[in-house]
Amino acid sequence: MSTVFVHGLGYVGLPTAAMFANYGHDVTGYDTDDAVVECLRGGGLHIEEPGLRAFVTQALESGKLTVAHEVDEAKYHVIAVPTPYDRGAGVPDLQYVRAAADAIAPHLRTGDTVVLESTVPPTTTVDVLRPVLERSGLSAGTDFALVYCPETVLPGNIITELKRNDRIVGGVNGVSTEAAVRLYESFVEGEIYTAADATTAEVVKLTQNTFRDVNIALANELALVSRDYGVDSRRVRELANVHPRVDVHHPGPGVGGHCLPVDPWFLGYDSDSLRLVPVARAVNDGMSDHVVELLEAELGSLAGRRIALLGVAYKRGVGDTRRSPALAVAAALRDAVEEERAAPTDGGAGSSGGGIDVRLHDPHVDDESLGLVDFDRAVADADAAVVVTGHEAFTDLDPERVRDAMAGSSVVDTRAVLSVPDWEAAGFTVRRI
Ligand code: SAJ
Repeated sequence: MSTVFVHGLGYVGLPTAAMFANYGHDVTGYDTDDAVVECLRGGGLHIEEPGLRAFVTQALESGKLTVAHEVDEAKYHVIAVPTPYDRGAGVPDLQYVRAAADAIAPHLRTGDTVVLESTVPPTTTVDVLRPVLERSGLSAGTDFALVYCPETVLPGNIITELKRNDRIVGGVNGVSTEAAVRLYESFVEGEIYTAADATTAEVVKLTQNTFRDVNIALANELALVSRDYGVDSRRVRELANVHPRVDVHHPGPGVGGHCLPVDPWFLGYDSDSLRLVPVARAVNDGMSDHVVELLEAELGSLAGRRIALLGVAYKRGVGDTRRSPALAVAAALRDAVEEERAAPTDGGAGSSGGGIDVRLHDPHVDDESLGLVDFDRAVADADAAVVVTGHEAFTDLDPERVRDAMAGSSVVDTRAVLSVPDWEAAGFTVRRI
């Protein structure tokens, strides 16, 4: 078994490092954040993901996985660092990819393989990674293998998908591709497909997430159209999907996470051909305003209202709040009240009514900076509750208990996880997207 060095111990890097270790490789995991290294060394875990604690513990206790503050030599270097996108500036931030390459270059030896797994704009492997690594004096494709092999794991099901999903491998040449295939074969149970080159594999990855984002936009738009015709969008979806070649996705309060809202922009980074994709992004981003409209339809003015937002994670069963629809809904609610106050009233000036009290609650999220409150505080005397994330804890809520705690009787269920008959029987008005 080979030595594998994993750069970046986040949602992808940490399970990947543990996977290689649990399949017999000698693995070193490295993170530039000392707190992450110390946390793991102390037996902690900085990520909420089902099954990950036991999986990482197994790797550490077997001695096959160690966690390091320093980069070192290894037969394989796997890069799984973040690639944020600055939408304002319209540029992908590749500083962590460059830093990983910088750190690897002095330790690169003839015969090594460098694999990039992070999601990146097309041509990053050859235009950004390759020149930095070649500062070692070695040439990609001849002296060392250089490959793009995108991760495809779904947060909430990472360990299973890491093992079972098919993989795409695209190297700068055939020798590179083969080197990476040999590495991933050691644990991947799915097919390993080879792409003609690294750029093809990069475009494939972005295509997968863009496909999903655009399809969710279609589901969201169909939900709005269904409402205009007074028909139940969920039933429309179910019946449309009986067709063997139709698979309408689920509408919701928007698209969050670190992948779907970002990757479509990566796809168009150096292409002038994107037309549909930006529109789909705008449809998905606009869903937070639609949630506000549903609340206004129930409550009229939002000024001075107390609103419980249930669910701050970007999707069910995870604790990740990156680009979460809940944060967009909270901001849209505050904006709506600002607009109300600025709008001229009969007397001429804007209204002086109160602001809005938005209470955020999520049993999966542990982030003090968000000012989360417990469930009882979120719903106490609330005028309305909005289910933004479809966590199981909300599906299991007792509507009578919630009714007794709240002042109002309005619920917006953006994920369609509540039993409408039960909530209506308890006296609630339930609105869905
Ligand atoms: N969502 C909807 N309606 C749907 C499906 C999802 O509104 O029908 C929303 C979710 O609630 C969430 C967002 O979309 O806010 C994204 O969730 P997701 O489960 O679709 O995807 P991610 O971001 O957790 O993971 C995606 C996956 N990509 C695909 O399914 C094509 C995963 O396989 C990738 O590995 C991951 O991105 C990544 O890291 O790129």
